[in-house]
Amino acid sequence: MLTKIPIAIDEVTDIQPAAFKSQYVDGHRPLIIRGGVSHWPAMQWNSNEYLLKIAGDQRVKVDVFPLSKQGKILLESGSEEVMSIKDFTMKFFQEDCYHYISDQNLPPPLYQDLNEHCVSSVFPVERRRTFWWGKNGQKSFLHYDDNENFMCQFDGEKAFLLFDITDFDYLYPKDETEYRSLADLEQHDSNQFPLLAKATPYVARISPGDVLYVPCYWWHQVKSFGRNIAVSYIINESMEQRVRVTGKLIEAGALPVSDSIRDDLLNIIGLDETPSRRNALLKKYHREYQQQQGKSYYPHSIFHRLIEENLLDILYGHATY
Ligand SMILES: O=C(O)CCC(=O)C(=O)O
Repeated sequence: MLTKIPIAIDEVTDIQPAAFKSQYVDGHRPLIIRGGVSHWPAMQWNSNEYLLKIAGDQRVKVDVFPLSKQGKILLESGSEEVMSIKDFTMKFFQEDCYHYISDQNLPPPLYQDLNEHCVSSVFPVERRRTFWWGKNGQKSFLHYDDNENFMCQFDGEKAFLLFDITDFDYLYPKDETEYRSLADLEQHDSNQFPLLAKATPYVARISPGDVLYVPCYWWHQVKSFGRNIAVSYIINESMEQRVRVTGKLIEAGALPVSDSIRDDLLNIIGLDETPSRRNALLKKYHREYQQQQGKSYYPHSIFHRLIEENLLDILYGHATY
């Protein structure tokens, strides 16, 4: 059970790119920009008729989730179907399952309805624009992404429960390669996931025209309300940001390796070698550890990415690749 009362994340109606970068991106903190995209033509996507006219024949992957007898979405039993947006709108009203266009590349005819957001210049390179179209009650797994996310809401509302990376140990990552939790925050057994009580939840609810910045590696579980359409801008996290995240883990005492491994890692880092040579030694150390122990000392792949590639940068202030 979550015992702590969720903290509302900051919100503004207007922010300059420099302030956004220094306080939120560099601060590694989420932010709601109310009305940040309310002037975009995509606000017209609240009409099926409009969307069918410009993109009805576009084919998209749709997640299909069955419902339990109690009407709960069975996330683990989802499957995927490819269909046109027109067919999707017809399935939308089916009562016995949920159809969700989630995290799909935005169909090209819809690009025309996007515009610049007020802090676009902070993220000059976007990796993808992904499309989300679902309905009331839709929800996601609790997970994190290794990218910056700029979620722009055009119809319906989304409620996010978020957790900082420093709570990683309390969030029950599924296994070392998956970025999602075993726990469902809405229906979990507190005996099965006792550490969740220690996590500090943050909450954000966005409405049409709002934008939510979710910094890379922040955990989130999302619930949708009403007919629900959004686009998220997926942006590669910068090297600088990864370094910051690792720094945050060290500061919080949450660098999840044992003291002896940590000392070994710091010893290797302290060697009078070039950064790339030291990085190669870290990798070799990790390989040998795996051979001896039959397992990785990284509890999760995120730490491989953060520690091995970035600890050097934190301590020495330069990139290793
Ligand atoms: O809106 C949703 O259903 C999930 C969004 C999400 O988890 C994400 O953008 O990473």
